Amino acid sequence: MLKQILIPASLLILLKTGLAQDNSTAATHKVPPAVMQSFMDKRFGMFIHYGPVTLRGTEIGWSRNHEVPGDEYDSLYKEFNPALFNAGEWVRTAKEAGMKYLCIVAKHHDGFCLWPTAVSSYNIAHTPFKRDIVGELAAACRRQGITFCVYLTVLDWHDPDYPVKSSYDTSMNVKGDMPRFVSTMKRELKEIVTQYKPFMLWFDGFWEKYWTTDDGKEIYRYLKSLDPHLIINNRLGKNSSSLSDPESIGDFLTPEQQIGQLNMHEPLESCITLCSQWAWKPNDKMKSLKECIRTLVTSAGGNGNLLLNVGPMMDGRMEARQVTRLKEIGQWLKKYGESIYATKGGPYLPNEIFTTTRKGNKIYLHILQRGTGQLVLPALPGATIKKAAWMNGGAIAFTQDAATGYRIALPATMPDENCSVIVLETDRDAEELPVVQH
Ligand code: FHN
Repeated sequence: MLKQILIPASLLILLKTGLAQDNSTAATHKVPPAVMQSFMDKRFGMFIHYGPVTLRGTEIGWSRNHEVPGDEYDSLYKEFNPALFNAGEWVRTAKEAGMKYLCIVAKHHDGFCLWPTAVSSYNIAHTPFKRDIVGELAAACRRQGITFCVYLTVLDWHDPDYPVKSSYDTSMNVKGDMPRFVSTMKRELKEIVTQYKPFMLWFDGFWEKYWTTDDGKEIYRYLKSLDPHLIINNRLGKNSSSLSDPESIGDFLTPEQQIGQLNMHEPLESCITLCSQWAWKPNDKMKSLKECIRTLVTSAGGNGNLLLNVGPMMDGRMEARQVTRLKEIGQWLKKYGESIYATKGGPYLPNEIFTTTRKGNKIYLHILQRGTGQLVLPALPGATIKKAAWMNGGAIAFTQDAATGYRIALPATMPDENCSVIVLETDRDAEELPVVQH
């Protein structure tokens, strides 16, 4: 487990920085800006890590040959029978949470395929359950108007063609056959893209030396030949700190288990767990409603999407307490969704006290802490705040002086215990304003 934490952390630092000239693969296969914007306008999605590993409640992939002996792990699928799985219910839970898209982990580093692929027998069709979880989710998403996306690993410890010298692997087949591994992946991707028509593909596992930038470019070009509008994350390449680096491949940045820094130049999506583990774990620590909302508004305040992860249980249901938490987030979004969906981050940099989003001449101020009750906002270069009001509420008095900017006195009891929202009206398009340090 430790090794896992180390790898992502160092990568995440890479993921956070980077603005440069654009000569990456993405440049040559640009997703039409309107398609990319429609993705970023969604702002909130559900990530689902799921597989036979839930029978043990250990982490998907990383517990292979660790907490769970390799051969036992690889045989779990023979018992895997999530009889209570109901794709419509998973999608309804996402919808009631206010999520606009859903990304299912179809194949993780353990190599198990959640769809009845013709490419390898290590898949759902060879379990007692047999039903196509990816296919049923794709159909349920279409029925309920939720955008369907798929996660696929480029690191597969189960596939003998993937050369590995790692404790998570059991084959110790150091030589492997990467060209054959990449062509196998193409066949799997063709099934996924043509059968389930995902809007976005979320790749992962690029950090091992066996996976090269050329492999990534080859897969990226192949996918764009299947669907030029397909949006692909930045984990096919070896450098994921910026999208314009030659080694970078992909259409958006993916900070993990932390909220990405405000970035007005490159699309980003933070992926974060609702609990602590990606796959289901009994009695796993779950984030409070306040922390969930705080994470969502700070992601949007950083001009990024939030992909919040849920790990369903072995019987196919999502834990009731997690469903309740998601519904509660949805209740908040029912009131304040206008301040999240289809907004831009800024103009103020997110901070401990507040974070902001903007749309037209409106700035949405998400108050994370009441603090002293005196909210101070630096002046906005070239713009004036004309009006301030609680979202869905009354007007708020504020003072303004050139030196310190704006002052708003906050009431002892805030309108929303988790995150109250003030709407500021400016005398010009707030989306054009430069980012202001707090
Ligand atoms: O190893 C995976 C991990 O299991 C999980 O899938 C996350 C999700 O983004 N990504 C990798 C760690 O960086």
